[in-house]
Amino acid sequence: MTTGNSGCSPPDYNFFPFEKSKVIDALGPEKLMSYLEQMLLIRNFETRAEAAYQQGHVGGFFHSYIGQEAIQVAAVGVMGRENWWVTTYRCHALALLLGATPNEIMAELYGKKTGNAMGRGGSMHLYTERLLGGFGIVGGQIPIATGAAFTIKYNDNKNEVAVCFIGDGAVAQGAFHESLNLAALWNLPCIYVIENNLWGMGTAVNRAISVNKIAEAKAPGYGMKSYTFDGMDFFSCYAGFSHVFKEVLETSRPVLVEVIADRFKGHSISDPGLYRTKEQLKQSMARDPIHILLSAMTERKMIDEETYKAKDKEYRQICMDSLQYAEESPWPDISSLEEDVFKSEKN
Ligand SMILES: Cc1ncc(C[n+]2csc(CCOP(=O)(O)OP(=O)(O)O)c2C)c(N)n1
Repeated sequence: MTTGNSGCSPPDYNFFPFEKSKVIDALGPEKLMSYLEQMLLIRNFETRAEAAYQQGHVGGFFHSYIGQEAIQVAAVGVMGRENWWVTTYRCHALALLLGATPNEIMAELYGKKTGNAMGRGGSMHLYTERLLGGFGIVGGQIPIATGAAFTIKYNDNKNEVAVCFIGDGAVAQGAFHESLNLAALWNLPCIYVIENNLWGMGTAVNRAISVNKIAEAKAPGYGMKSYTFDGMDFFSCYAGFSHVFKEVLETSRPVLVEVIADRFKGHSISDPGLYRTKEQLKQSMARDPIHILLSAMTERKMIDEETYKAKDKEYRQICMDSLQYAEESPWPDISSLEEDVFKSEKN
């Protein structure tokens, strides 16, 4: 099965098999509606935040998750917040899903005192109780996830896993291979998820990584199992993560997952994406993850157009309100700049 992915000629992926109607029946209308709402929250947040960046309110880097929403919505939907999570700099969505509010994230993007990291981290460094960070260093989060999985194992906690999202560009990093080796050697309950959007900045994945079907090719080298999901299709991700989560809890063995996706925006806000044609992008956007979930729900009469528009408007308003919150929030006091660099007695 191929996807509409625009990065390069994708191979025929061996997607994890699942029956869509069974997933729909098992989840039911209420849960599906809540997943649709989560995707709408992420989409609206990214859209408003990007506009704020273009108006000069946000500094530093900014990487949009638009186009990839189904992946992390499904992952958190399946596993719940009570695990340990790390991701890349493309971290707004995961922070929202793990409980950070639109207000605190927007304020962080604005560099304000009320921000998620008190205005010191910006777009790439968001945290929640269970999100150990978005990371600006490509691959920097992989050993952190491995360490979290080690802690889970060390404490003999059989109900939790560590989940590590990485980009395809991180697969060539040493940290990836060292982590997978140790996780496999020590039987650590870690789910490594490569979000393969077929581009590392402007470099097509087949010009950077020596193999196609990355997870299938790399996992056997570490005695690990691998799975591949269609990242544009919420149901593929949900079915796949459900299987993988159960397996890792049962076996305490690490797993390598590859999710084939596409980002609808440039690598970061300053990337006009000239390396792909408008036609390629249009082809990818025809498989918008929100529309795929919405049309499944519409077919089953779980939602009508009016309700969808009302939901979209509701989340747009929440994100508009977060802009105002960020705008009106105070700047951090310059005297606090060096606080929390090192652990102190009081924290
Ligand atoms: C160690 C390191 N090298 C290079 C960079 C510069 N850089 C930032 S993002 C990026 C591309 C990463 O692409 P990928 O892992 O596929 O993730 P995506 O942005 O597609 O989600 C690079 C090379 C970096 N941040 N860290």
